[in-house]
Amino acid sequence: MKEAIRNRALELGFDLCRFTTAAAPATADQFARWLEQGNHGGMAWLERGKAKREDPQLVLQGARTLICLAVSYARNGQPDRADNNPNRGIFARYAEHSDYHDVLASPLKQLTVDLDQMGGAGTRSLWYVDTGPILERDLAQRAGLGFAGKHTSLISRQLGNWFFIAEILTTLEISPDEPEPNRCGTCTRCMTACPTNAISQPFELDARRCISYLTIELKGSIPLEFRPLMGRRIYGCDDCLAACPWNRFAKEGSLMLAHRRDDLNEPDLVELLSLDDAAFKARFSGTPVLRTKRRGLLRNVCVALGNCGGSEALPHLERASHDAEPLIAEHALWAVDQIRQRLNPIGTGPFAPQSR
Ligand code: B12
Ligand code: SF4
Ligand code: SF4
Repeated sequence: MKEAIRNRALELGFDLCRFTTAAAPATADQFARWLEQGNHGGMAWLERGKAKREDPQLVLQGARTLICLAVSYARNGQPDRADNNPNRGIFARYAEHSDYHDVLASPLKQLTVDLDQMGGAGTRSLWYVDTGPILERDLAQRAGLGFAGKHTSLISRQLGNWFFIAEILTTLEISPDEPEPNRCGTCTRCMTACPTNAISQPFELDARRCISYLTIELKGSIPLEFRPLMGRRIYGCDDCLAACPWNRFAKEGSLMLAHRRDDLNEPDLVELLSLDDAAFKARFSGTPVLRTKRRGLLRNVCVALGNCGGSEALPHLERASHDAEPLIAEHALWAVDQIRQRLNPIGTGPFAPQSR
């Protein structure tokens, strides 16, 4: 049955399929400590699901097996962002696609139905893709899908690190696969590449410093110390992932390939700043970017313009500084001040250092 399930998963487009038990994750203590130290910042939902993340039995009573799936979003021959166009923003690669939670729902549902049929009467199964209280990377490592790198993302020897993790928790008993040992060796490239030193030590991320958190999950004002380090990143960050040498094995996968959103590749920042609520929803419909709502994305756009924009951005930012949304207005004011200081280094705006 195990090979039949694996074959069915590959047939449905998943790139890897591995099996582990539904026992508690080995790094549950580490997860608890991480929360205690406040590394999760404002992601209170991680605390709420803590007990379940520490024990899959609380997610599905009687679960025996976790089926772990990888879905690659690598882009072969993706051009580097070497042109460094200061007028354009950068989305994380995964976000230059339709929302993976939606795209993967259908093949996951199908695999779950097939699995329950193969298991026979009484089989119960639940599927997730970043949507459930599961410590996905720990369990996927135990299933041998890949190993947690020092940047904390899972790396596969077949796929590199550009892949999503999905899983099915089931009451069926299936023999587990071998876990994957860590293969970082002495490499520390991801830690050096991180612009904000968010990888506080190997295998541990301080989300409060991570640009992915600051641009996507943080609801309020971005701390001043991190704004200049964000560059043109307006939704997520890929620097630690891009630095990983295991990506020489990256391969495009079929499931996400069909859902690329090339219109999201390096969008014009001033154009984004002009979006009202309806235009924002229309532009990003079906993409993960909806998560930040207009207020979050335009906040990030202001920071990117503050970091990279020139005088031509000033009238647009000045208009945004009167936006009805205070979060946008505040970041626009900061950006105006940054640009003015660049154009005239003896600036005295509200964000200028006291010593000036
Ligand atoms: C919260 C969250 C975030 C937070 C915090 C990330 C973090 N590193 O903790 C923020 C918003 C910053 C974030 C960012 C990103 N995320 Co995220 N995120 C999650 C989420 C919902 C929970 C992660 C979590 O529990 N963190 C708490 C820490 C303590 O747990 P952990 O990171 O899983 O770490 C475990 C292992 O590393 C292991 N471990 C720790 N040390 C060691 C040491 C050794 C030797 C070993 C062997 C193991 C080991 O133990 C840890 C605790 O159990 C998961 C989905 C899920 N349900 O798991 C997605 C998930 C991790 N994210 C994902 C993605 C794609 C991203 C981004 C790449 C998006 C982007 N481009 O902006 C970045 C990557 C940033 C990074 N370097 O991690 C994918 C990762 C896929 C993969 N291949 O690993 C996931 C799995 C979603 C999915 N289903 O595909 N994310
Ligand atoms: S996603 Fe960016 S900010 Fe976050 S740890 Fe990786 S390189 Fe650092
Ligand atoms: S860049 Fe190096 S240290 Fe970081 S995850 Fe990849 S192999 Fe490990």
